[in-house]
Amino acid sequence: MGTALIYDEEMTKYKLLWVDPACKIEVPERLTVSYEALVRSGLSDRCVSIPPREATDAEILLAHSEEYLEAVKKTPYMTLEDLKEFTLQYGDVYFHPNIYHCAKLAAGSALQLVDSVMTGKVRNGIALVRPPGHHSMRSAANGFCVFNNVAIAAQYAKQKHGVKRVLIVDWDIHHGQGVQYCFEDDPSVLYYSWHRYEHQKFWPNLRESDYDSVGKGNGAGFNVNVPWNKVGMENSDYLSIFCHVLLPVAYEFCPDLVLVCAGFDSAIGDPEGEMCATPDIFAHLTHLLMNLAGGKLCAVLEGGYNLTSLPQSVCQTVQTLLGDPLPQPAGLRSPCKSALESLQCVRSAHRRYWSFLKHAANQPSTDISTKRIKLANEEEGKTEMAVEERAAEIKEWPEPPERPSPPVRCASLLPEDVACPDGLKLFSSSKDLHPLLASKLQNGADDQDALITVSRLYAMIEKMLTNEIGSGLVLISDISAAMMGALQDLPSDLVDRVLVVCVGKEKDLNYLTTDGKMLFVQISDEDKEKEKNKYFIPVSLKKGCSDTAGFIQAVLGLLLPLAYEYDPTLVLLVRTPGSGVDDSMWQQLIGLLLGFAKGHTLVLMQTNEKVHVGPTASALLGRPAPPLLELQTLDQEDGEALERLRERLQTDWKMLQTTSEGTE
Ligand code: X5A
Ligand code: ZN
Repeated sequence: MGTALIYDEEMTKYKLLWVDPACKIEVPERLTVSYEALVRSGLSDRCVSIPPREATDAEILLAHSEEYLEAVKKTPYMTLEDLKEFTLQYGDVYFHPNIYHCAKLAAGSALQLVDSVMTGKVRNGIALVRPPGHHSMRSAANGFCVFNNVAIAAQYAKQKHGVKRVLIVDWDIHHGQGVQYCFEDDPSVLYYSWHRYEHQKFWPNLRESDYDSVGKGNGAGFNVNVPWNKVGMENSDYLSIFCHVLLPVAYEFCPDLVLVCAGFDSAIGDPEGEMCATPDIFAHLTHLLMNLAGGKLCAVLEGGYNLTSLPQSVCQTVQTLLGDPLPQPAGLRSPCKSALESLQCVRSAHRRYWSFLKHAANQPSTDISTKRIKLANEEEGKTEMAVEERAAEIKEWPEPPERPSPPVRCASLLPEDVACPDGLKLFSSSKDLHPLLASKLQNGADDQDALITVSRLYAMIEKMLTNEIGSGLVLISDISAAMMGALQDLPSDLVDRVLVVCVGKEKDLNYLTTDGKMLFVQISDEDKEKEKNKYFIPVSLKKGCSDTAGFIQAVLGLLLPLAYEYDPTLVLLVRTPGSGVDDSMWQQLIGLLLGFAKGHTLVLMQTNEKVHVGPTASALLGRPAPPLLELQTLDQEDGEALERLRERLQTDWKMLQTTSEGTE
């Protein structure tokens, strides 16, 4: 199950033929530098190369009017003067004698990608195309776009492949208003877009790009707009929106297919976006979507105009689709006030449609849409000036780090009567006790067996930290003893920050330290109200881990943001016996946790949980988790308790903030 790469040089063969400052950034080199970066890094060789094809008239008509198609059909025969004239009726777009051909290939590329993923030829893929698509409307070209590649692909997936629910994630920095218009009243397509907005001062300056456009009629709730009202948004702002808005909605929506309007003008250095998120953020955005729809994800290029950050971002995306370890999301700051205002507004606007957002707070008291009206009435001058100043700043950022795959992707320590699952490698360590434990033996430790287990765990952890192994799966007879043994005075020269995720009850946890060397998050039905502190976070659900709705909300809204902020060097995932967690939920959890600590997750399970070895191994190998079915609505009290917990922890953990009140 590979990753498709769709590209054809033909799509570099049109360009702007006259002077137009609004369009001069949309150049053929956007595509060539992106493709060359994939070739140079060896990534393209690891992909399944699939040729584009031309979309047919019937396919283009899935999202466009006949009049418009007929008009565009004439452009190859127009003179330069005619083309200029034709272009004038649309906004921020240009035509060229070869653009119609390229636009058919761009849309056809998206369709080829959908076919390859839906027929199981590949798991996921990316199409590098020009012209982009998300601004084009039923009867109008717009914003460098001629045909709406992704909108056509979504309709096609429904029609040709019987897909019931399509999620479109538009991480381009512009609002894909064309996609919004196409699916506004359609509940089978959920459109999510974040975009530079600046209270409607930024192109395309539409009232309907604001957070309160939630969809119409049956489609109410299926259009999610996140306006950025300031430039300079960073990784933490993007991740915060994913954790607290997109993922809860996406998991509740439960798509059969994910399409990404993959524009990289949301990356640092882009002249259009003026944002500050680094190219490695796209590895995380991609990864966070890869366990939806059973991993069926099609990314289609939209914008991206900085010829350095664009190819870097494309490579990060492709490398993630291929399953390489994620870069560490280091140095996250807290989300900024403006981002939190937007976050709060979107959550509030959507809470009536999504049970996962039901407990979201109200809009901020100073409603940001009031600012829009106020600003619109102000004279221009000042703001324009500020924008120019910012654009003049030269942005620099380091090259994204290498992401080397360990020689052993997943190692296992299993009792003799458990067969080693395919793809895992049995871990063999020397019989000698780990040097860090030798002293204990001298002190006459009573339980030799436990000591040997811990010794082997330490050896495994060591190999993870030197990247000789990626993840690990360990089955042991007494999980409590092993966990205590491993964590009690876990030497900080072995690992400096461990995220311990405990699924289910665990009796005695007195040995846990609170000095920040470990962060302990537990999900169970126990209420440990009194014991909470910054590094010990018990999450209590009435029905414990068997409550998928509660569990996934705790994972998305608490665990993920905590983990991003903590930035562990190792993740220890402990499954206590009888935790009640269902296999697909468990696999989702593992899949998401693999995004931290460069994929170094060590899973501990008890010997009598053999039946879960298969699903666990599959998830640790990076195979997509099956979708969560039959999500019940979250228990009212649990929901409120989760909100309270998050609120209380916000002072210590900034990534848990979902409101702008009290922040600066
Ligand atoms: C696809 C895309 C941007 C158009 C900007 C026009 N279009 N000012 O990024
Ligand atoms: Zn864009």
